[in-house]
Amino acid sequence: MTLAPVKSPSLDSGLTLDVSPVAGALGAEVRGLDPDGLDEQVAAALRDALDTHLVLFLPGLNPSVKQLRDIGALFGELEVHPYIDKVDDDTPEVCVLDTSATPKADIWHTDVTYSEHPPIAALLHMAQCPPAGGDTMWINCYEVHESLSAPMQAFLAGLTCIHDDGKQGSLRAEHPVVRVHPGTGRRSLYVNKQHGRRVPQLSRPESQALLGFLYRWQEQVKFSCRWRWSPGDVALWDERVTLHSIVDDIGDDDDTRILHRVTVLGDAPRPPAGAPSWDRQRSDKTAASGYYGLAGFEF
Ligand SMILES: O=C(O)CCC(=O)C(=O)O
Ligand SMILES: [Fe+2]
Repeated sequence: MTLAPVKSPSLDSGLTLDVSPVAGALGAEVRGLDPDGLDEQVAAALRDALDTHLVLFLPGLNPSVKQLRDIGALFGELEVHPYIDKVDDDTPEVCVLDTSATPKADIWHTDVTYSEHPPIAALLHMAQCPPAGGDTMWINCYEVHESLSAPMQAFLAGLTCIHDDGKQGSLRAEHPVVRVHPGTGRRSLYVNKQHGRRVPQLSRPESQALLGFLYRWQEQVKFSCRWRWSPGDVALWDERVTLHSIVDDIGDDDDTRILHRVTVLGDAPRPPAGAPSWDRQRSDKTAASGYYGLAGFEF
C-alpha cells in the first residue's frame, strides 16, 4: 500500500489536523489537536486517520490524565483494569506503566489476544522519558497478509488460532487467523507469538511449522515503523491490525520510563465471509508431537 505523503482534513471548527506519515508501512504524526476541543468532528478525523495509518503519534501533546482518557473515549468504551496501578482515583481508566520497574514487552505482540474480546485500541502517553533508548515499534498486519501468496491466503482464511495468557493457559480464546476489520473491511493476519499457541485444525507439527513461519514472516522490518519518544508524546494504535514491541535498549539502568496507558475495549474478531470451515484434529498425539511440541508453542 502506498500512503499519501501528507493529509490535512480541515474541520468546520476551523481546526486543521496535519497528518503526516512517519514510515512507508504505517504510522503518522498528527499535529494541531486541541485536547480541550474534542468533538464529533475531531473524533471522525482521528478515526479516519487511524483507519488509514493504524498508529498515530501526537508529538509533545502532554495531555492531562483526563485529557488522555477523553481522547481514548473517542474510540469506544474504556477498560478499568482490575489491578494495574492508576494515575489517580478520579480517572480509573488511566493506568501507570513503569517500564523501568516491570518486565518490558520486548516481544512482538498484540495485547490481550487471550480474551474473547481483545482491545480495539490503546493509547500511551510518555510521562517520563529516558534520554535514549526504549523506542516502540509497530507492524502493519494488513501488509503482512497482503504479502502472502494467494494460495497461502486462501489456506489461512479457514483456520483459527488458540491464544493463551502463558500462565498454564488459564485464560484463553480462539480467534480467526485472518480477521476482517469492521471499519475498513480489509483482511489482516491475526497471530502473535506472545499469546498464539496452536492451530487446532492442523496436527501439532503442522501447527508448529505454520505458526513458526508466520511469526518470522510478520516480523520483517519492512512492515514496521519505529517511534523515538520525547517527553509528552502520545501514541494511539489500532490493536486489531497491528503488532508492537518495545526496543529494550535503555542505556542506563537508573533511567526512568513511565507511561500512562488507556485501553479501548474490544469486539470479537470476525473471520472472512465464506471462509472454509475445517474440523479440529481428532488427536494430536502424533509420534512427532513430543519433538515438535517443545518450547513456547506447546499447548
Ligand atoms: O512500553 C512500550 O513501549 C509498549 C508497552 C506495551 O506493550 C503496551 O503498552 O501494550
Ligand atoms: Fe503491549
